[in-house]
Amino acid sequence: MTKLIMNRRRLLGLGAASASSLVLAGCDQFDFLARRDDPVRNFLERANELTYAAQRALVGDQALAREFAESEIRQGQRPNGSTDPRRNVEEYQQLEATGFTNYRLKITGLVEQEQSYSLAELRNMPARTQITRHDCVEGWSCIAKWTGVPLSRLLDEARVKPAAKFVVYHCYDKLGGGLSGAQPYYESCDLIDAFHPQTIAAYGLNDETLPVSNGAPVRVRIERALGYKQPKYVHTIELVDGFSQYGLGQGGYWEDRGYDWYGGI
Ligand SMILES: Nc1nc2c(c(=O)[nH]1)N[C@H]1C(S)=C(S)[C@@H](COP(=O)(O)O)O[C@H]1N2
Ligand SMILES: [Mo]
Repeated sequence: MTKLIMNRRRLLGLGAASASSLVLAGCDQFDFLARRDDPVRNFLERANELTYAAQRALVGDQALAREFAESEIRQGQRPNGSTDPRRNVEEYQQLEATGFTNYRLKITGLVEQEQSYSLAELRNMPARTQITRHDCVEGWSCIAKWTGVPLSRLLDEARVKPAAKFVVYHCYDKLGGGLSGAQPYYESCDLIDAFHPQTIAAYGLNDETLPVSNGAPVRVRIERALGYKQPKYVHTIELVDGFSQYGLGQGGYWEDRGYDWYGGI
């Protein structure tokens, strides 16, 4: 309990002061920030007052997504959404044709030191493997084994600036058509999810190299979120203080088309 009170104080001291009465109003269950629909969390985020430091202080209190046993992997990860950017994105087609040797995962934006990692560099970093369930809003689920680098490690190497509040994931693939033409897929999450221990830059799927259909060479897993919040074909991870300037401003390709930004399970 001491730790919980500490964290509550830290949260309050670190920039959410105007939310203090709400936070202290008889909240017995302290995992309230893990519940995406919680009025306190929503208030904090709407108020846009959860600073980098405050979000970091809360990471330790976060619940893990359920992990499964090998025996529960029943089929391959079903490819959905973009499944082959080679068709309409020349840059991606060329990267894939050369085995992604020229691929770089970039960490940019509100960081002290921008970073750029080759696949080999990512594979040489300490890895995390987890077997989790992917839930698509279209009504199907898949249990799969994901391997990758904890995103927290990459963010710590880049040293996130205090002004950062969200992470935007920029992807190679372009989707849709119509008047505006095909648009690049992008996604975003808060820093609580970005630093969550199960959030990884994944390059492996079910003990194999991540295939093109599931987001090669790198896709991010944010395990407490729905399928559309799992960006594939990621080339840049940008730290921002808001996402109004990206896409149509709602924080993601599908959010721009009406999906909920939290996308929590
Ligand atoms: N870059 C990119 N990421 C994406 C998508 C996409 O079309 N492009 N589709 C999303 C949706 S709706 C789902 S359900 C999952 C599908 O991932 P999978 O193909 O590995 O099953 O990826 C998500 N991430
Ligand atoms: Mo989905």
